[in-house]
Amino acid sequence: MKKITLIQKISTGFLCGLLSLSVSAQQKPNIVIIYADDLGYGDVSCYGMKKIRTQHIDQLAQQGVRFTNAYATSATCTPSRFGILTGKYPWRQKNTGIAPGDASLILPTDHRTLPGMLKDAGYQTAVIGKWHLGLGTNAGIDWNKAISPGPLEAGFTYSFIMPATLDRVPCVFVEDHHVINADPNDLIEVNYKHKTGNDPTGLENPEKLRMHPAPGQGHNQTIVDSISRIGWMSGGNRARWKDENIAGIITGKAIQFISSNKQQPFFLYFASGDIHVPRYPNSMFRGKSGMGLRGDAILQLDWTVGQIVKALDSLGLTKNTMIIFSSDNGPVLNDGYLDQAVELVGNHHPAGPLRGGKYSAFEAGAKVPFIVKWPGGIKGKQTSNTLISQVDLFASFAKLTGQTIQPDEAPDSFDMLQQLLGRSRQNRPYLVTHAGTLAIISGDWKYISPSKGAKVAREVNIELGNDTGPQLYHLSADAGEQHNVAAQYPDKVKTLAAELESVQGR
Ligand code: NG6
Ligand code: CA
Repeated sequence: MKKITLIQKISTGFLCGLLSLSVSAQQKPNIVIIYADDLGYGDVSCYGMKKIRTQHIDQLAQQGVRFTNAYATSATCTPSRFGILTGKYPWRQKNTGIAPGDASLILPTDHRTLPGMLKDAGYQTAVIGKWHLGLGTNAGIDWNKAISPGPLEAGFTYSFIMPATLDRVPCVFVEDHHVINADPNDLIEVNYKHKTGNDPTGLENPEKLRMHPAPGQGHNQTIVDSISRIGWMSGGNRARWKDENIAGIITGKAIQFISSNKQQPFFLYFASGDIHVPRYPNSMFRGKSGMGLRGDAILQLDWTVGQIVKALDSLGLTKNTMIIFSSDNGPVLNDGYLDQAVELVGNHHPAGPLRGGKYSAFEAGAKVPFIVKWPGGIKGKQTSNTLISQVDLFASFAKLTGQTIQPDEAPDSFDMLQQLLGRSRQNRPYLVTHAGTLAIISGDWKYISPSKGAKVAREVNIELGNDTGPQLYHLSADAGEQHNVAAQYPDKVKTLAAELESVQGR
């Protein structure tokens, strides 16, 4: 009798366990991060862009929480991507600056990343789009063989990537471990030190270009799809992308991933190539913004968002999917190509009211649009001025999915789940941003640590926020950082400098 009861108990418990497992597995929301590239705080209409309407991005804000005080960890691409995917400030680790095209993998493989943690929570995890976090080991990569370690070794269950940034060779897609459309009779070679093969370059054959590199900025090496890039490549002709098709291809892959995982929780880190240089959007968008290719690329980005939203809708997944839309760093006009971004910007302010831009310690470097929509979990149409960083997604998603953060992971991530859901306006106690130098924001104040770096990056015409003395800005009164009040508030400077130092020492 006793035995039967025990067996009954065990089996009922087991069944209940199974049941609750499958129910909760189904209830866990899908998570989609749509990460734009170089999109400024003022570059979409729900953040003040007047000249063109970004209707699909605006729609996310209509139905979700639009943050006005959200930051990437850094003012450039590689470090911000490292931050969002690891929950760790990139400046804690060497080699997290803008990754050269032949950099080795900089994400950890010995402990969990954000996708690795979500994988443990039962998610299928995909990266689709721009990677720019290095691939392979220090021994270099043979692009004609299995490429590893990469996204699959860093927590993703599926990957379809552009390896570096669009302006760097090799201009091919890599799916899981392999270059797509590789041809054993046309081996790919990549070199960042000297020319390889006989392909024309921007320097030698400018007549073959559809867009010219900006003088003094490089981008004049191997020509792929009539645009010269940084770095040299030869071979792989069949595998080379056409810039105007990139958005359509990666959006299609995203929709495929979503629909083949509709029965189970999924995490999609969708990293658009827009609006980074070289900007050459599809003919559907070229000439449509009235602002040249940069504006056209914003329209393409908005279309991408619309396509993903539409796919979720048609699969009945809208209610249980959290979409986060943001950017990896602030805006830049001329970032290496003469694409008329400068001439046609008119009275549009890509950074909105902020000072600086991409590369800058001023606000426009890392303060970015950030929208969270999740009909099943968020009461929509809210604006939140809560101070929050992309580095917080790790701990917040761990909370959301019932994962415990291990001692060796996500050291800088705060659980901001309630804030993400619009249920709390509690600020992060402090937040560190990183460009040439580090800055700390706490409450209304921002302190930029002294730096000997150049004041202006002349090629891109952006103020970098460097100064040999301390800078202190009272952000609530002076969002545009026009008045350095360090001399008036020496105690504040001391406190913030000490706080920054203590964060650095942690
Ligand atoms: C810079 C490139 C710029 C862009 C950037 C990376 C030069 C002169 N400029 O070094 O064109 O590629 O790196 O941008 O090479 S990011 O958004 O991926 O960080
Ligand atoms: Ca970027």
